[in-house]
Amino acid sequence: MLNKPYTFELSDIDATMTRYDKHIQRPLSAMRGQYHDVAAYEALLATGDIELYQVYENTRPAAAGELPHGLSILHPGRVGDEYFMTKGHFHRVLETGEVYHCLQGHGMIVMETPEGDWAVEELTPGRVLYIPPRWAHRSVNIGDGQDLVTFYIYPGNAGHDYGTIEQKGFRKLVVAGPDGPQIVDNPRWGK
Ligand code: PAN
Ligand code: ZN
Repeated sequence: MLNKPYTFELSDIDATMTRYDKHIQRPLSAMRGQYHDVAAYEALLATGDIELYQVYENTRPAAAGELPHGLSILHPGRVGDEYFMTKGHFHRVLETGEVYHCLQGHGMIVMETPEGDWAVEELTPGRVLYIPPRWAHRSVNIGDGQDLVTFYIYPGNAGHDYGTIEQKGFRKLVVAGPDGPQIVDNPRWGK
């Protein structure tokens, strides 16, 4: 791993990063149990295991002073009335935050703490979101036919706890309502 300063290009036009050493593609099958409309999920999966999002990362050692960073590209679409979204996670070391910078598209970031606080922030190109320590986070693409592209930076010692969200979900969902995106209670939260 390079331990000298480096630069790279981040394109907000075609959502590319000219330097990365990790590439993740998450398909619909990785989201089993997360969408509230199970029938809609199974029906969509039956038509094919489509890609929901990709992540390009410059990985760094798992040390507190390091800052892994990368690009998250979440495609548009819905499962029933629920928009395509990332798995979402707590950081394994809860006392670590993260910065998201939106480059493209239209999104909502759904967040909550173990103590029961929740928040939803909207992202449009140019907007930056600061996620403080303790807040689990999930990206939701509410854009019309456009990828949601965000650049992120988080501490190297953070780690990822996916299990808590896989089991409980987030307290709030973002669904398509008659007048656009709506934040609603997750009927399956904690179940
Ligand atoms: C982001 C996320 C990325 C994909 O880099 O990892 O958007 O979401 P999931 O990891 O929830 O699948 C981040 O928050 N890193 O800590
Ligand atoms: Zn994170």
